[in-house]
Amino acid sequence: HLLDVSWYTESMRAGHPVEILERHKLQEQQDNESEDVFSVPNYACQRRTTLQNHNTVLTEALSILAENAELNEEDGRGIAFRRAEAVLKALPRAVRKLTELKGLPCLGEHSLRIIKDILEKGVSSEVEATKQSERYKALKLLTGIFGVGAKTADRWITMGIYNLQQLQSSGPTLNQAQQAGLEHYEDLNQPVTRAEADHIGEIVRRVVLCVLPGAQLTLIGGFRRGKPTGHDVDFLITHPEEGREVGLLPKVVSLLKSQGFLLYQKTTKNSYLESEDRPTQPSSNMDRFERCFSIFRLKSHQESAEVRGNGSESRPKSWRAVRVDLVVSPISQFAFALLGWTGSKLFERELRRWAGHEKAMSLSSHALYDTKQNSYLRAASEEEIFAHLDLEYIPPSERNA
Ligand code: DCT
Ligand code: MG
Repeated sequence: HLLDVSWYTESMRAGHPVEILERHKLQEQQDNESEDVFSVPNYACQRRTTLQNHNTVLTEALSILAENAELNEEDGRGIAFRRAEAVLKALPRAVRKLTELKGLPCLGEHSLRIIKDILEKGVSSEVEATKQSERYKALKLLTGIFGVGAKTADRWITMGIYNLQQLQSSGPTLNQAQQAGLEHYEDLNQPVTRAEADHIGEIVRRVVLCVLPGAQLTLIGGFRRGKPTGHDVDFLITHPEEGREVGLLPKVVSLLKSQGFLLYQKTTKNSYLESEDRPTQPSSNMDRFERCFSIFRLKSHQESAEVRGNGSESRPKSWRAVRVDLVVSPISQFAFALLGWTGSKLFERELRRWAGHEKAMSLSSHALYDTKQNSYLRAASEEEIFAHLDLEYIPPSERNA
């Protein structure tokens, strides 16, 4: 017997008469006693989410709808689906019945409807229709080009551009990043393996140490969370002596370039200044570091040196293109940068939401600010930041929300 979704969501709405809520609570208690009901905390940063997902069919469906919303720049809807997806990822086993989800946070009416369809019929017609939609397919394909965001993709679709052939023949102006993205389209849409990430790490570490002995390089992003593959490789660079990292990145980049490792790069300067940047509402937590977005030219190992040609024949290729991000942080901000760049994206968003809503603090990849004490809270490790935030420490491998 499946729960009626409208009844469920109605009871969730704020301002509902107290007695009805009480009745629902009582009913809930009785149900809880008679069957297994899941329970997870509200914020993703309070939960341990490993890579072991027992509900991939459901989370993949919600992920498609989240992605579609994001591609259409419907941010609120995107976040709602991402939160619902993350709750299901945190469950200790597969969902069998809708009633098991009764006590869970972040499952809105829409997400519950999708889950209900899949549990009952095996598929959600809305998800299937989205996957088939020409607009979704085109948005996904076009934003798959490095340097192309949802806005650009939308503009191109308005011009009748739905695929790479149409893009090439109708020829809108491409910036350098997009030109490089198009040129290496196939490579950049192949997942990067952990072995490739480690290989790039060795190359970058050698160059960084050559420029600044004593500097430290840390693999961040999805690989630090234990993911076996990623869409790029992210590194954080620092030096134990504050200030020694200044000016490091341009030297690293030019050395990598001179050794033939960079197919494309764009470096941005560090624009964060604590004294000037009052941490009211950082719109993004990652745009202020000295940072290099690059496309790396990685020599293939012998055995993986085969790429598919157009037909059935394969031609050997001795290298592949890989997206690599380098971020530099002064040691005083290192713990914040490490926490902010390890992800997942939703885990980060939830950390900031927790800090703001529950603790009256403002968290960024640079600092933590207490708005009640009007002061910055220092931290030398991720553990200290979790402690400042009154959160149980969650290691990287359990931040896969
Ligand atoms: N990040 C974030 N908010 C964003 C983008 C990124 O908090 N809008 C953080 C979290 C992850 C980290 O930066 C690196 O970003 P990605 O490489 O996009 O994420 P990833 O988890 O490493 O994913 P992938 O494995 O696909 O590279
Ligand atoms: Mg990454």
